[in-house]
Amino acid sequence: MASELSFIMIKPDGVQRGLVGEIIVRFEKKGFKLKALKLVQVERSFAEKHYEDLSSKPFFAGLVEYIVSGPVVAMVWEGKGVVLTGRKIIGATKPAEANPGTIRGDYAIDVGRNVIHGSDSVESAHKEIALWFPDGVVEWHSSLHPWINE
Ligand code: DAT
Ligand code: MG
Repeated sequence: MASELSFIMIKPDGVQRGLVGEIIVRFEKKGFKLKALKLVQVERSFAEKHYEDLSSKPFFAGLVEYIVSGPVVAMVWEGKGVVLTGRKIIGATKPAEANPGTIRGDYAIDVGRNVIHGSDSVESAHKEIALWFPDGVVEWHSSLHPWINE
């Protein structure tokens, strides 16, 4: 069975605040499988493309400014239900509404500094992965697979 993929990005505040390890460990220990990872400073036009669905929102310019303000960590994670479960690990968009124990609930205060992005559907994950990793992801065998998956 082809497993589900999600695009996860640690935003510039997460990188600057030294949260990269804390964030990766949550996905890794859950049992999801890392399929791609890079540290990258993106251009404005690229950030605009990533958030194109939000281009009419009043916060769009500020959002793009934030994403280009420093390097981000772009990742692809694989596993059963990783899109929805990834969103649960991340927590609500507005950190004030994010439960403690989630990444935004534990590490963020403002919606415009909410540390991390995660795909909101399988379809947007495909689009985002194609944008961020046009050469594809890394196919590798994890010996942990049968210890995590039935
Ligand atoms: P999410 O990142 O939880 O998928 P989204 O896709 O609706 O949320 O919005 C993308 C980002 O835009 C979000 O992480 C932070 C910013 N944003 C969303 N709503 C906002 C608002 N009301 N004011 C300011 N920034 C906002
Ligand atoms: Mg979103």
